[in-house]
Amino acid sequence: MTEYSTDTALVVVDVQNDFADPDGSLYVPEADTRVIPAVNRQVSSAIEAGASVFYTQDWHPERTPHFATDGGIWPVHCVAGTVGAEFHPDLLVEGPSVYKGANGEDGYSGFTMRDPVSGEEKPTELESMIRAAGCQKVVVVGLALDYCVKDTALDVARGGFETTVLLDATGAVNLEPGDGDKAVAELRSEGVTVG
Ligand code: VGL
Ligand code: ZN
Repeated sequence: MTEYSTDTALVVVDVQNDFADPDGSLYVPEADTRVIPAVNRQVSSAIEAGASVFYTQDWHPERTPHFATDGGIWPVHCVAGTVGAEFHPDLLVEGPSVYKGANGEDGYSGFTMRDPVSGEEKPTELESMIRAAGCQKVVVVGLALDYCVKDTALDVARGGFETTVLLDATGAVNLEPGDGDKAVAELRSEGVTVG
């Protein structure tokens, strides 16, 4: 069990219907049966210990080069304002949420957004929120391990935070078999604790 304290932030990545509901367009296996209950336990422990809890939501326009329909690799998912973009109803929501991709930016991290046309990287407000809360340690959970959880955790670690990803509270899309395992290796090689 992770020990939370007031200098720790829990970041819950993209626990939205399109990823977490079996009928969602990009369902991550076990998201609803295993991942959400584990995430909720982390949220409760964090709140009890006075830690900060933040959420991200993948938040796409109807047309974006992120989607296969416009040259990308993904089925249409998490379109702003749709049910698929809402938090899964079982998720405990106990803090503010940061949207990513709202202007068609590509990239998966909750810390940075990449403009799909110019390739320019811009920060989201998440990093400043975590710093403003006085946190040095960050725990990252949610969906999906091999995309948004991985890229968020890598950016968090590069930002100088002591960074942990909890395997029981995440799951992989595995677009290619083994992507989840590769993500774990990459996280570890960049100094992220994977527990
Ligand atoms: C994600 C694929 C496409 C994620 C977002 O949240 O991990 N994966 N968009
Ligand atoms: Zn997306």
